[in-house]
Amino acid sequence: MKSYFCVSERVAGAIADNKPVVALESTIISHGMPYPQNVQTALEVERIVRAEGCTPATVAVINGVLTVGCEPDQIELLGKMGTSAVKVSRRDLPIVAAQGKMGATTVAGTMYACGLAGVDVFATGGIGGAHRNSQYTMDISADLDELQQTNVAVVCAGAKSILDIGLTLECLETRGVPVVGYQTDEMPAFYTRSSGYKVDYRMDSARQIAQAILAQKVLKTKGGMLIVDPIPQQYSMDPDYINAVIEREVKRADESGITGKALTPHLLAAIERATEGKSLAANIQLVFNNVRLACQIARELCALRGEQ
Ligand code: PSU
Ligand code: MN
Repeated sequence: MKSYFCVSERVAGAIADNKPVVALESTIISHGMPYPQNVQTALEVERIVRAEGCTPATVAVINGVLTVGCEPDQIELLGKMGTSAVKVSRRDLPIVAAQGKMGATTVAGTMYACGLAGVDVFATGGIGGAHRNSQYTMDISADLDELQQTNVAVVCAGAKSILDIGLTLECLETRGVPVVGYQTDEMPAFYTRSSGYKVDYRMDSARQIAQAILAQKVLKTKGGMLIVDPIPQQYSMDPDYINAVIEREVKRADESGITGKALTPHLLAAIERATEGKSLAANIQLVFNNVRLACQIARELCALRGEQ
C-alpha cells in the first residue's frame, strides 16, 4: 500500500532521542505572504530554530506525501507556487494525497501531521478562528476543531481582527482548549498586543507552559493548547490604523462574495496591499518571536521529560 506520510530522518531521529522539535506550517508560506518574502521568512525561521538548539519540521504535502520536515528546495517551490498549491486543512489531506498534488498545510493540517509524527510544539503567526458574522455564516476555521482533537501546543500571536476574537475565544472554550497568555493577561490581536479580551491563564515562563503541556498529556484531556504570544512592542501596529484597514477589507470581501477557504488568504493579501507592506513586516517579526518562544517551550519539555 502506498504510504502518504513521511517524517524526515532528522526529525524522526530528534523525536526518538527526546531532542526538541518545532513544527512549522506552510499555508503561511504559499497563501499567507507574497514571494519572495515568504520563502526568505520560512528559511530564516528554520535557521532560528536551529540556532535555538531545536530541529525545525516544516510540514507540507509534497507530491501527495504529507511530509514532516521539508527540505529547503521544497519550501522554495511552495513559496513560488503561491496559491496554486492547494490549501490543505484536515479534510483536504486524503484528496490531495490521492491526487499526488502539492499542498500547503494550514494550522489544522499541520497539527494533524504533528499528531501522527509525535511533534508536540508548533509555531505559527496567527490561527484561523470564528469569522465575523459566523453566528450566521458558520464560517469557523477547522483550526479550532483540530485544537479540540489533536494534542499539539500551538504558539501564535493571537487572531487577527479579520475574525471575531470574542467568538473565537468562546469556540475554544466550548472545545475544551486551554488558552494561555505568555506574559500577558489579554488575547493579542496579531498586529497589536491587545484585543480587549482576557485570556483565562497567564504564564510568564516557558517552563510553566511546558509543565502544563506535560500535565495535559498525563491527564489525557485530549486536544491541544493555544499559547498566545503578543507581537513585540517595537513591531506592533497602530490599532486605529490597522483596524480601519481591516474593517474596510472585510466589508469589501463580503460585497465581492468571497467565502470559504479563499477568504482568509484574500484578506491577508488585501491588508498587505492596503498597508503598503507594513502589515507584512509586522507579520514576519511576530512569526520570529513566536518561533523563539516555541523553541524555549520545546527545550523545557524535553528537559522535564529527561527528569522523569
Ligand atoms: N491567519 C493568519 N495568517 C495565516 C493564516 C491565518 O494571520 O497565514 C492561515 C493559517 O494557515 C491558518 C489558515 O491555519 O490561514 C486558516 O484558514 P481558514 O480561515 O480558511 O480556516
Ligand atoms: Mn473558513
